[in-house]
Amino acid sequence: NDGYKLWLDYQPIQDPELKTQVKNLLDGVFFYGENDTYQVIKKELELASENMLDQSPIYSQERLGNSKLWIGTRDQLSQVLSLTQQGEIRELGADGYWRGPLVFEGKTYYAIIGNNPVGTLYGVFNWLNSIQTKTFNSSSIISDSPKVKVRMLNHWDNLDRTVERGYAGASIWDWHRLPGYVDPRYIDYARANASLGINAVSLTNVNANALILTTDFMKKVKVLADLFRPYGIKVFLTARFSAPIQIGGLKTADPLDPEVIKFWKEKTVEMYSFIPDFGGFLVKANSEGQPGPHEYGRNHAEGANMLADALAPHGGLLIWRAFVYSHEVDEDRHKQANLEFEPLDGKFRDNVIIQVKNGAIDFQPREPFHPLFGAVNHTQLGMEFQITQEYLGQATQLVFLAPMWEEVLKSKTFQPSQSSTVASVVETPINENHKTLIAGVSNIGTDRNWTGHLFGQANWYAFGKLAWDPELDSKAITDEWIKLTFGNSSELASKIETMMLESHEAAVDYMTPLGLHHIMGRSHHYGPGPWVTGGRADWTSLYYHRADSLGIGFDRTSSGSDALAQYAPEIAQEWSDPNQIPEKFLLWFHHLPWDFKLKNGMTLWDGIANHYDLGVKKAREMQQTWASLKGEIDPERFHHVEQLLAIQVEEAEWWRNACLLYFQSINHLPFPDNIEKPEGDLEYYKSLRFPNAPGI
Ligand code: BDP
Repeated sequence: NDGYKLWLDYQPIQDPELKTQVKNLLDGVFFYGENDTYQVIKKELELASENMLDQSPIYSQERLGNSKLWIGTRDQLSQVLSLTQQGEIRELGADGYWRGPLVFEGKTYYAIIGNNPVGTLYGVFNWLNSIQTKTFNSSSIISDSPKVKVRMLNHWDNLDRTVERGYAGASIWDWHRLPGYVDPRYIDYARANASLGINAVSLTNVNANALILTTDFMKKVKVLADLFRPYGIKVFLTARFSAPIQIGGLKTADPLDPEVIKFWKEKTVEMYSFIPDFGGFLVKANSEGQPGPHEYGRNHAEGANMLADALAPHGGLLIWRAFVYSHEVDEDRHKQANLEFEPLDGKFRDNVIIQVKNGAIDFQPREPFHPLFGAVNHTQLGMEFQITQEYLGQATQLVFLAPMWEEVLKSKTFQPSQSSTVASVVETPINENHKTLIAGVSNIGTDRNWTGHLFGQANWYAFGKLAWDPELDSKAITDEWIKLTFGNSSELASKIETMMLESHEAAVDYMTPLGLHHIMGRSHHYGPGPWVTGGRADWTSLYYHRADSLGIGFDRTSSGSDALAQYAPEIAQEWSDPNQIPEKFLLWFHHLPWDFKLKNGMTLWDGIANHYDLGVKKAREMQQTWASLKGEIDPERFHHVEQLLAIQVEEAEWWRNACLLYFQSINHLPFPDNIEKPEGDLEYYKSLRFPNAPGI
């Protein structure tokens, strides 16, 4: 087992009762109609049935007669549904599904019904999932619907097949051989995403290449869009703001210039001629050197609206990123997105979504939620998570991200209402014309197991589940993924679950405890680099930790940058007091003396040292837990994870030793007695060079 099949590895059903139930249904499958999505369902049922029962499904030609399992949409089944049932299913909305027993003319059938064919597909995947996790019960009714409209993967894939911050091989998009050659992997990719309810994908890097918008590339993209359509997945592309210059022969990309407006209108028309349901554009502008409207004295709304207007007649969306900051502005990077976007609140077209990273800096191991959530109320905000583990161990570490995402989504914003959370802000459309969005930066590549680290699959899985329902509990997601991936043994599940659920806190402890952030190696972001200084200040570590002989931390209270004032007063007030702020964010907002007293009575310095040490111990515990599973997991996957956990332990020690020795070189304080003393000396850690670290 090399992990290729992901969570769709339909194992033979062992339980005789379950097997009889499932076989009974698959012996009489009736489809209420025909469409491409039902072809996809058929293929999935065939694959599942072959694996689970060692037989093909038997299709029934008649609705009544021998049929047992009914599959279709609410409309298609309207004659067999009561008005109340129809109403209940309709209420679930687009992409929602219902499955359960249906009595018609005295006979009970089992039905899987969507409001649209893709909803039906989601219902089928959910049914298959319940069989794999042994939770299927043919007499109970299950219904569900997504809380977020656009559930999207963002690939940071370049046209030469390198992947920015990708740690799982090359890009799966084989542009060179498209459109002629269609890699079968595209289908497995679509199946995996559809099984999670992911319904959109942006194929290309946000640091965009205008070539993707040329006719030749559109032909390639069309092949993917056609393949993904039956799976309910829409294709988006990143648009380089300066494309009118690069591929349009214009001298300007000024969003108010009539020629530029014409260029984008025509490009968009052409795009829709190839892909009638094209999703839209995703744009990174005026950020980290990317071109944008500022070059022409225009603001983000003027830039975004011009593109949105080109897309609007076709129903397309314009997703504009809020990840903007400049080192030329003398302002805490934490504050810059709010400073740019708050004054523009309400100035964006209805088909614009502002995509905001979960935190204000940059996908750090832990960040407080981005203050834009809650601060703007007339602009649709979408969430951007990073599934690829740029700052969280890349491809060598097991760090399960669901608890971190859950922490962000459940954070109270206190705006627009007292009960608002980040999740409620993201789930709520400004009005009926707006679409809601959760995006995740993909961790997928050409590695056989798709994600480099086997446990990276859990992050893809958890992302999909949370995009569907941001209120979900990460523990429930974990349990499900473990069962789908390793089977139903409860002892094994509880051990793996502990590893997964503790892994994020462990990584925060050995990388950036107590609110420290952005202290990783320069540029490749691999490993520790608390000493990184020189060059652009907001890309250095010293800018963020501000350690000196007296103390450490970034003062973002009113005596410092006052970024705290960008949050609701309830938060700003509580967090501005170092004794009240949750300690996990302490040094994010406060610069404190080394002998500041923590809640457990330790000094800040001893607390920092203890967190680093605890992180290492946790990493070792994960390694031991995994070792105890030897023989219970197939040797291939066991050995894969075993090797990576050994690297993770070394990397955890490296982080702890490097950071503690560095901070000690500044404060000259002794290490607390109870921790394991760092080996080596600071010069050794500083001298390490990583020419082959995963690139940017
Ligand atoms: C940073 C990455 C950089 C991305 C940027 C972004 O280091 O490679 O281009 O985010 O989100 O975290 O645009």
